[in-house]
Amino acid sequence: MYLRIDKLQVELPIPEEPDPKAAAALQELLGGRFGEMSTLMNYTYQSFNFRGRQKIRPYYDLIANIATEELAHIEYVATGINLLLNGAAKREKPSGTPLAAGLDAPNKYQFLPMGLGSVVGNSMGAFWTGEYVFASGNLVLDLLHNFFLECGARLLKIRVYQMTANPVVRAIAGYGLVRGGVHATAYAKALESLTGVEMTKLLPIPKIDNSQFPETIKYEKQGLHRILYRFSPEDYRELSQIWRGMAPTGDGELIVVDGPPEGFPIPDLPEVPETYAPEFDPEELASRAKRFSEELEKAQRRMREK
Ligand code: MN3
Repeated sequence: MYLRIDKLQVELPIPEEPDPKAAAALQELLGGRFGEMSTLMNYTYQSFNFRGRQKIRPYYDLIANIATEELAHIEYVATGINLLLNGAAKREKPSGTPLAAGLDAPNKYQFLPMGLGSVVGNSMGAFWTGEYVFASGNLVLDLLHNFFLECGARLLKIRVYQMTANPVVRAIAGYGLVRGGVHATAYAKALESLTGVEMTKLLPIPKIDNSQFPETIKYEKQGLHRILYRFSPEDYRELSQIWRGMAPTGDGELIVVDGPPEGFPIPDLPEVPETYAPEFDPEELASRAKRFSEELEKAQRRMREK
């Protein structure tokens, strides 16, 4: 089962201008083969299908727990895309062209069916697919795949970062590099403990330090590259048998933090009358709410009188 918290894992800057080109590029980190939908669904299905979990509980706990953090990652990347599309509709009469910006946008799907929203797809508009999920049931093979997936994700975060200086994209890529680095290290350490092969020596792939990207620095100063959050009130405790010891970066111990990070308020984007979203009549809503509370009061009075 899942517990949901109405917060965003990372604080995102509120852009002054829409940037549909950056919004299209950012889609790669959401719905591309190496995007957050892929990390989420790979680890989720590997955990669902995991056999013999009682005997190798730490590996099950690790995969299931990282899967849960990936839910928070699809949320912040989708939110970033929505922020970049905010304000892309012009204030114009319905018979005009309030959505003209979409005609030149690289991803028209964000404008048309999604009404200025994120798409479950990549930077070219191709939809994310379950074919990206590798869950063989063989633990070493699945962990190798996850290690590869996190390294591929790192490469793409860097390339998207280098495509645009938009601060929303860079905040997401920067935070993602730090948290993705934790997950790559976690799978490397899991493989080390199973096989003795020193996987962490391969990191980082590509061979460029996070510190080259200024947006990562504040997170590493907070030690976020050494923390594995346990995304559950009570469960997945045995992951600490894998996530321990000195960090491969050599600047401290690996730490398990019980519970998710505190999080930040999710930006509440304004309604867009030009796309009829969400379309409500404030007066009608207020009068319905008034009627509802009157009926509730009446019902409560009847209960008291009984
Ligand atoms: Mn992720």
